[in-house]
Amino acid sequence: MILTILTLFPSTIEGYLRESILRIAQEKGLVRFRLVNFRDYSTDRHRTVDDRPFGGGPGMVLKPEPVFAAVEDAEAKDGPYRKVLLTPAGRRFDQALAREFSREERLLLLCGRYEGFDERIRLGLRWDEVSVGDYVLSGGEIAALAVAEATARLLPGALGDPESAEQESFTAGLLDFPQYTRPRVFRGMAVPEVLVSGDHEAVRRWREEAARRRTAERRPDLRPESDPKAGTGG
Ligand code: 9D3
Repeated sequence: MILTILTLFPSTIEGYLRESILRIAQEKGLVRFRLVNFRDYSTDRHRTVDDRPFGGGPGMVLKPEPVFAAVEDAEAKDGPYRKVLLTPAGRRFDQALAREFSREERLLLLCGRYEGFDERIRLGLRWDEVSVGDYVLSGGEIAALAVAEATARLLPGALGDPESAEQESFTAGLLDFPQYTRPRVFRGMAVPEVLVSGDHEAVRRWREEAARRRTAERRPDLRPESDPKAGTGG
């Protein structure tokens, strides 16, 4: 997969891509990240990317020309992209959409800044408009990293153990069961007896039950994929 990120602040993203699962995925050749500063596609003397809104009002709006030029250049070089506009007005990003994105050959993420995008950016290119949740960020960069990481780790081979991807509780539509490591007793809190019993079937049942109880208590909106009455469950 080629994952291109259009941003005015590539350095905010760069460091993170060199760490963790994203670095591993790149080293394995599963994904190539391209960071593009679309200011480089501005043609005026001051390399302008934003301007005042017609009709008045506070703040600045991203101009269409540099964004179109950057997108068109990427597609001329690489071929057509699945294009994602990161915006608080978008569809909520979730595991199901991450899985969908992970099946794309080319994915482009556009990060906004300022008050928003000129509407012709939305209208003139085919976008999936995506938000990462109902809180206000200052731009799309952190959202782009969330989308990039959730997507890249689903590429076949990105996670060392294919079972770990399979068993991930979110994929199953459940929260994690409680985990313990040594010591057996810490500040008076003991590890549940079943986990040290050596009875693997009992451990499996305990974990399943604990995950179900936790999910019902905390996230009743999450439903296992296997439940036909449920949503996608991720
Ligand atoms: C002050 C302007 N806001 C009026 C409600 C709109 C606004 C525009 C741009 C608010 C935030 C932003 C910057 N955020 C993003 O670019 C963004 C975002 C987010 O803020 N929350 C959740 N997901 C996303 S994806 C991109």
